[in-house]
Amino acid sequence: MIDRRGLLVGAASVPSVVALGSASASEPAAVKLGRPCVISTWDFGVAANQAAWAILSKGGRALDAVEAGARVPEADLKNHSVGRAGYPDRDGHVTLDASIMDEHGGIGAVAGLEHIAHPISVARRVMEKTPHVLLVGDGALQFAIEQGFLREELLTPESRKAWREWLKTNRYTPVANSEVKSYGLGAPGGKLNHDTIGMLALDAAGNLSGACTTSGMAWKLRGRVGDSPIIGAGLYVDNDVGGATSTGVGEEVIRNCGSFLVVELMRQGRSPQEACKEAVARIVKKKPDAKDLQVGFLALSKQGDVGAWAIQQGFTYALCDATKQDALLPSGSFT
Ligand code: SD4
Repeated sequence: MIDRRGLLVGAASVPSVVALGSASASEPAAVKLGRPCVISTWDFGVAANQAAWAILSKGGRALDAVEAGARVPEADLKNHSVGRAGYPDRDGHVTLDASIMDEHGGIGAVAGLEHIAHPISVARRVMEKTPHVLLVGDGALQFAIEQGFLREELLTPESRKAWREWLKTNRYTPVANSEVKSYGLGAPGGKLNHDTIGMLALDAAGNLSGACTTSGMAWKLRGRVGDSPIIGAGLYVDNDVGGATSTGVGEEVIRNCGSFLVVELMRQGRSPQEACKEAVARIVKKKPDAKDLQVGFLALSKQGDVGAWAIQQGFTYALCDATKQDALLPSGSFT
């Protein structure tokens, strides 16, 4: 499908018989955006980008844009992998992870945060109001309440029902695009394929910031933390070079310092696309059974070049600048 601005919308049709470790035959063409611009993971990134664009288009700061953008899926009750209505852990607790990074190398993150609907905003407060970079669990909740955030129940009736259904099997086996396959929410990469949002923005002044927020892998062990709140894993921004973010099975991203690796490869001269592809290849190399998993990286250079790569097809990303407002593209992949 082609959208009204001529960009491909929806998952690419790629050959299904490409060996892991080699590129798919239909490697996506390079994408370059004008300044300012914003990109984010998955189909719901389109709406999130619009909230970010409202700030960027008025000359606003990239940091404000990514926070505003990330709050959109956090508030979306149909989205079961981010914020309110996120699927809970094995014991029925909705525990949220988020991180944010500004143009000065400032970092803030929360992990295992319960009862607060907008963890990305708490992460920003950690960055701006404390001498620390990461708060977890009860301490993160205490800090959020002290900062004036409302304590709420985030487990919705729909998410509770899905959890009760899962309890019947009680089996934790994350597979590629599992939210979709297990719960009949639509085709991988399709409109209802909800997942972590990672967002990167370049503002009119030429500064970069990034944000990443998630409820983590559904049915995880209580206390499990994924890549999203770990700076260098789920998110990394270097204002001299570019930024990167990830989605998918966080354990594999942490094992490879994924987003930091992508930015470092860009620093050494790789394009964002080449860097994302190499980071995914390293994961696959270290984990031969990675074909059962999904991990995707998304990157933006200081010059507005964009790249995305995933282990498996089905990972989409949304991009927005002055001429492309609601575009959605498939990433490259090894299958
Ligand atoms: C995590 N990377 O917690 C996140 C969640 C995710 O598909 O992206 N799920 O591991």
